[in-house]
Amino acid sequence: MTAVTDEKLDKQARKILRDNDRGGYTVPTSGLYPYQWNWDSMFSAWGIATFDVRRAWFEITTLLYGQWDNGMIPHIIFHKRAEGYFPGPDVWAVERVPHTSGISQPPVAATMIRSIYESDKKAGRVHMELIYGRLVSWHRWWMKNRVQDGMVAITHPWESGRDNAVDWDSAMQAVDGSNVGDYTRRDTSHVNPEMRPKKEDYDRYLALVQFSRDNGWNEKYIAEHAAFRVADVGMTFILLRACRDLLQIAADLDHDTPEIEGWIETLEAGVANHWNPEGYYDSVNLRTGEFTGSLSSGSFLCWYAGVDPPEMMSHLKAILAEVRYGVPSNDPRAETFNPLRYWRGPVWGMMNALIAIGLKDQGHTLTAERLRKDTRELIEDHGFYEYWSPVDGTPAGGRNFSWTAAIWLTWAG
Ligand code: 9YW
Repeated sequence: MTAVTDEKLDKQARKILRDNDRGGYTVPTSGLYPYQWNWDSMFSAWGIATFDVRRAWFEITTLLYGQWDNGMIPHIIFHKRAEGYFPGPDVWAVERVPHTSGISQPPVAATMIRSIYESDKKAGRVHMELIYGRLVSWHRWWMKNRVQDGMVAITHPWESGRDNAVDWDSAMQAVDGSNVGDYTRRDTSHVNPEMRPKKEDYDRYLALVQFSRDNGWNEKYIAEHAAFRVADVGMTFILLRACRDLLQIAADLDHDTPEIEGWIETLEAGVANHWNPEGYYDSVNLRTGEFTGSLSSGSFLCWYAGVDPPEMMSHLKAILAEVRYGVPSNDPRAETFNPLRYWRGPVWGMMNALIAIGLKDQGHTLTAERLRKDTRELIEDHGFYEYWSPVDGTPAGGRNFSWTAAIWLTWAG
């Protein structure tokens, strides 16, 4: 591709991020996702920092504004009412302002924030000092409430950011979705229902929200009684990486580091518990102790967390040989693979960015470059979609997607 084309795409990417700005926070895409989503917002901040670093710091502040008193940073902040999304604030019924959802999302924040801070060391220091304590208390919330045997537990598939991934299938069987009452989904009016989670998935998603809501979002109670609790391999790797980045920030700001060092040790030890004896990193159903049997894009975040077993590289190579565009969210050789149904096969640009950053850190530069090239081509040929088919690149989901624009500006472009 020529420099002119790159310039045009750079411009488009910046425009998407500006157009998706709702006044201090960036929506993932207009229509389908009209609020501030946690990890989307941090990818957006990373992208925005390439052309307006002050606005990027503001994005971070608006996300932190939704933080609960217990340290949790919710997966959605409902700053102001917007049409077109279900379940909205009334369903979550969280009594605080701004309204929020009651679960969290992958903690990429410290990693993205560190990168923004490194690029804006002088002026950014004051921002960094202001938000540091909030980041620490969020990590402390994870470690206190969610870390079991060194692995990070999720209480809802939405928390993983990989909604209908195969990793949750077996655990979701234990969730009774038959009593959730009538409701109208909105996602299927924006995009093709064939590419979204199914109705039985949604019934169970809602049953889990209702259970936690009706029990006052009490972490201890939920840990003991909820039908669903899975140690998410992607989440463990993301939190481990985020703790490493938080440690660097702490050192730079001259803050104490032993607590963070302890978290890193705990999570490093936990990584071994994600090792499925079949020979790969896997999620674990904490209610049964069984591995979920899923070699997903979450498994390939190992390098991002600084872990580099040769078996994982063999798996990645085998999977990349099966598809035109890597990394698929599900193993293309699995029966459950569906190239267009959300997290059951499609390739996501932001996952590729995280996986490739890890690969590069670990010295696997050629494989990292393959992922970057694949992602570039998908964007160049089709635009800034939410995700694509790894088989033939068919674009799908929301258009003009913020995190796709962000990873173009920071990594793929
Ligand atoms: C939903 C916004 C979010 C992402 C998640 C993705 C999807 C929300 O969209 O979840 O309603 O299904 O799975 O990772 O943050 O882009």
